[in-house]
Amino acid sequence: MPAHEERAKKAAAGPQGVWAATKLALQQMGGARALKALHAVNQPDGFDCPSCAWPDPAKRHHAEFCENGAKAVAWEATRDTVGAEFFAQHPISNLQQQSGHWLESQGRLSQPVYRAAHDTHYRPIEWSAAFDIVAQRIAALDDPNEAVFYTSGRASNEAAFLYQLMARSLGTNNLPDCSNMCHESSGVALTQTIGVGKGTVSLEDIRDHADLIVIMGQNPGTNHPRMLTSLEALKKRGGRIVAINPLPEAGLMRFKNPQRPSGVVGGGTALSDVYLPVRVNGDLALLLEVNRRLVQRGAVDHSFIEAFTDGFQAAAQHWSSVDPVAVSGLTGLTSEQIEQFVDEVAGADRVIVCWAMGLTQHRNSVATIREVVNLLLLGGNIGRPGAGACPVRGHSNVQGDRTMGIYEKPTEAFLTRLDEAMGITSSRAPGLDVVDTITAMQRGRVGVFMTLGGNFASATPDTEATEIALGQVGLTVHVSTKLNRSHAVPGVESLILPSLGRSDTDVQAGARQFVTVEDSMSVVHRSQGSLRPPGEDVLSEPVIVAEIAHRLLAGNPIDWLGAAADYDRIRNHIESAIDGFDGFNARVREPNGFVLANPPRDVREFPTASGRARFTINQMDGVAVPEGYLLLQTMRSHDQFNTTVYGLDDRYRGVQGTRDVVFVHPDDLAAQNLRDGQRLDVVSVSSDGERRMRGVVAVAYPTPQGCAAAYFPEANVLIPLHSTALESNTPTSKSVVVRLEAAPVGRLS
Ligand SMILES: Nc1nc2c(c(=O)[nH]1)N[C@H]1C(S)=C(S)[C@@H](COP(=O)(O)OP(=O)(O)OC[C@H]3O[C@@H](n4cnc5c(=O)[nH]c(N)nc54)[C@H](O)[C@@H]3O)O[C@H]1N2
Ligand SMILES: Nc1nc2c(c(=O)[nH]1)N[C@H]1C(S)=C(S)[C@@H](COP(=O)(O)OP(=O)(O)OC[C@H]3O[C@@H](n4cnc5c(=O)[nH]c(N)nc54)[C@H](O)[C@@H]3O)O[C@H]1N2
Ligand SMILES: [Mo]
Repeated sequence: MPAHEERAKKAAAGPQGVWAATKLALQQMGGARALKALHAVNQPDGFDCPSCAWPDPAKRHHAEFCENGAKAVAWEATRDTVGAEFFAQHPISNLQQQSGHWLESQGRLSQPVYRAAHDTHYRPIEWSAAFDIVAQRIAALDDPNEAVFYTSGRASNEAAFLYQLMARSLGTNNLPDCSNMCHESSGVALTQTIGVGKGTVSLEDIRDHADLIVIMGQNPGTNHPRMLTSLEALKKRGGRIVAINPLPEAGLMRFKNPQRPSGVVGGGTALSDVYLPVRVNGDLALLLEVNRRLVQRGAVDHSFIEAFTDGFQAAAQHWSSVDPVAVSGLTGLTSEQIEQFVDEVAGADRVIVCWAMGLTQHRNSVATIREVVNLLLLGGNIGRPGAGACPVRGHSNVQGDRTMGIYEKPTEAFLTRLDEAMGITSSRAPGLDVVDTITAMQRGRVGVFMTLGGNFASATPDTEATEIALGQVGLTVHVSTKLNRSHAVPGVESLILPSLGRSDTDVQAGARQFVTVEDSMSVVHRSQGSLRPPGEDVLSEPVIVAEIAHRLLAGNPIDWLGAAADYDRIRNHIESAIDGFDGFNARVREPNGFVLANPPRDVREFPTASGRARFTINQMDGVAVPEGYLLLQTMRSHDQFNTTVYGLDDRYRGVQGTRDVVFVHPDDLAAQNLRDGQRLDVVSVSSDGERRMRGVVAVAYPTPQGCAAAYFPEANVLIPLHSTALESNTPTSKSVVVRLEAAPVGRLS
């Protein structure tokens, strides 16, 4: 094993990335299909990459995708299929023994299957019988709120719109989604402060205009690799980057652009000018201190503050009382390091802050993101070119799904318009989010649980408790492309309904259909698959939803089947029911789609109660970590998409052949007489007891002392269900208090 300083790679992308992706594409798809698929990704007439939500440039490169996007496409477009024979050979008890990687590796789901109560197997079922079961079981519930409809962020706008319309027509707002575990804290904080829960920048702002990009709690080299191209462009014109992350991630340090020969052979472009190895959850303290110093220096835009904001005086007062000793304890940074950050902000006219899960999955996440907004407001950095807030979204259509109404707490304005347009009467009672859904399952209050994509069992916290909870549900219904852990822990009855993916050709009533998606920067555009689907028996998501709704909601004014036969009709409904979609069908046929309005970004209008952007007062706090314990974050490797594990290597962090690792500072290992490479148990402690992850290999790594890191989803066994962020109820996946225990000698783990 190399010493920890050498373990992490110093630059992202480059030729190894191209090779890793090509190999997987050829294995899964074969030559011709691979070529066809990769040629169509992110092209105006092709399909939207099913990986991340980073936007496409207006002028597309002939290969507008990255290593990890190519992996995601290859994974979906595999020629292997899972059908009747597979389910006959593998009882559910056998599926439970398999890893998530194995389950997904079996191929694309190719026919609907049903597990009857107490049956040992899933067995093939006709589509119409499957739809009848779902409709009958929902109709038999005492209360529509005993049905829950989960969505993962890959669902198209069209599928998502119909799905929420079905739930609301039924009378429930039980529409939890992956956002509840992802950028919920960003949405809450941005809505409170600037009145709109979305980011305020465009790709051009980053590439062409910004002077400084601050990247907090985000690992773009792995999770948004195409962002590196924009960062490279920023650097080339003299822009600067500050990276704030407990780990020196390769993609924050250097970038070798694989789309240019110099990137393949040369040393690449240096990215971060300042790198601050903040302690896990130290960002709120850091931002409070930075804002204190900015005000003290007078590096603020008084005319903006005067014209567009309120609450500045009170916030300034609050910053003046920030305690530098507490800051140093919580951040692990020296005063000089923090001063470098302040110098960068003070010296830049146009500042953008990008962030992702490193900020959103802590108890104090909403406060932290409000403090990001404070920093931006101080410099007048909202609503002008090259400046703004950039929550970098995860799933490729997670933002669009929210726009379509996948939200358990819809606003009155949203429901009023929806009801009027669609002739329904939606419930005004808030629905269940992800964590509340699991609690309701535990109490036996969920009769039917349907999922539109995703892997609820593995993505959620407290794996053991969640799996038991899923078993309490009367009927689980999973609309999925691939087999995953959620299918192995069924409700009393269970259905797996195979759906088309992004890359598949979708023909309805003899005509080829396209769907639409919204990227991280509010651009709505088309996505049209072009590959042969995995079988005749695989239906599109809009069709599956419409068939169920049609059976369930007989007296309802909506022509469900008609809408699913021609997606233009769904888009017409969207136009009539959702703000910002006038002329939807025409505008989305433009090559690059269209950008949704965003008043703070476009015209510096802030739809808050006061009509002004709000400075907020956020109390400095942190997680109490007892002596001998560490604060563990859970994160993604370079070889996965969320719960989908492509392989067991994490090239950039120098880990090979395993995911059961815990990254720890060498001095923390030494202090506990533990060694690099040793097998350990990681034990989390919380008010309701201990949770244990067994047989994990210690990796000495440059993370700040007192901190640790492990991979999601494996480490979800450690996260208590009740540990969530204030105001957003997001599981605290990046703040888990743990201790390390040497594994007993001789134990098989
Ligand atoms: N290839 C690939 N692409 C993806 C995904 C994938 O799994 N694979 N997932 C998609 C989804 S749904 C999402 S939400 C995004 C996720 O994108 P990211 O947010 O980049 O994902 P994580 O791996 O969770 O990484 C979080 C980063 O935050 C850092 N971090 C952890 N704790 C803290 C902290 O307290 N403070 C700070 N400043 N940093 C911290 C970690 O070291 C890590 O670099 O990516 C999307 N894109
Ligand atoms: N500990 C910890 N937990 C976390 C996180 C973390 O950082 N740490 N991150 C959280 C975040 S940010 C997120 S977004 C969630 C992710 O939660 P989810 O979105 O629920 O999980 P995914 O792993 O993205 O879902 C993968 C499954 O989706 C299905 N699928 C893929 N494509 C399609 C499609 O086109 N249609 C349909 N119908 N199904 C499809 C496949 O069956 C695949 O197995 O996890 C969260 N959980
Ligand atoms: Mo996410």
